[in-house]
Formats: sequence, structure tokens, C-alpha cells
Amino acid sequence: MSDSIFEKIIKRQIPADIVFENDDIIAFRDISPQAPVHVLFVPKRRFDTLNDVPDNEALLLGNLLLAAQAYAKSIGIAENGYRLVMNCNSHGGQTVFHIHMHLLGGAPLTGGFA
Ligand code: DGP
Repeated sequence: MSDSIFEKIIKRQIPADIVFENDDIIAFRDISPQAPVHVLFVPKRRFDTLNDVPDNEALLLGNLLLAAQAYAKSIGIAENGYRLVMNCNSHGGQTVFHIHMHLLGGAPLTGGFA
């Protein structure tokens, strides 16, 4: 299977504005921001969609949430609030098939997010 665009970012084969990284997770600014803060939290190990994540990866999913929470606190948007979104497959509007969670914030967010 060829690398996803996010695997290329993880391997530094294409540039990204990386804001957080540890052994399991990388976070970088979305190329097409939908809010003043729009960061993608991405597990380094690839699962194409949320449907492909097995039961024994609960810790990874939890750590993805906690990484976003910690980052939101670190940049001062946690108190006002933010939105976390994971899109799955076509009805969810998923366009990159390497699971990722959107952190959106920095201003009041209106209705939907696609
Ligand atoms: P989704 O619809 O949930 O699959 O969102 C994929 C997001 O990935 C979309 O908001 C745009 C972002 N994106 C796609 N390609 C790149 C890229 O090369 N660099 C960065 N930083 N973001 C990307």
C-alpha cells in the first residue's frame, strides 16, 4: 500500500506545520483551515478509517483525545471551548484515509463541519 499523505508528513517527506509530536501521535495545522485554530491529530500507525481500529487500540484513541485536550489548554482556547471531529468514510466526508481528529477552535463555531 502506498503511503498516505499523512505518512509522508510523519516521515518529513512533505512539509507541515507540526505543533505536537510524541512516539504515537503527530499534530499539525490543517492545510485548509475552517477555524482560527484547526489542527489535525494523527496516530502515526495508520488505520484507514475509524471502522478499522480494533478494540485493543482504545488507549491510542484515548491518547488522541488527551493530546488534543492538552494542546487546546496549552494555547489558551480550552476555557472558551473547541470542537473535536473525526470523519468516517463518504457520508462522514472523509477525504484522507489515515485516521485523524480535527481540533477546531479559537472562535465561536457555527453549525456543521464537513
Ligand atoms: P477529512 O475530510 O476528515 O478526511 O479531512 C482531511 C483534512 O486533511 C482536510 O481538512 C485537509 C487536510 N489535508 C489534506 N492534505 C493535507 C496536507 O498535505 N497537509 C495538511 N497540513 N493538511 C492536509
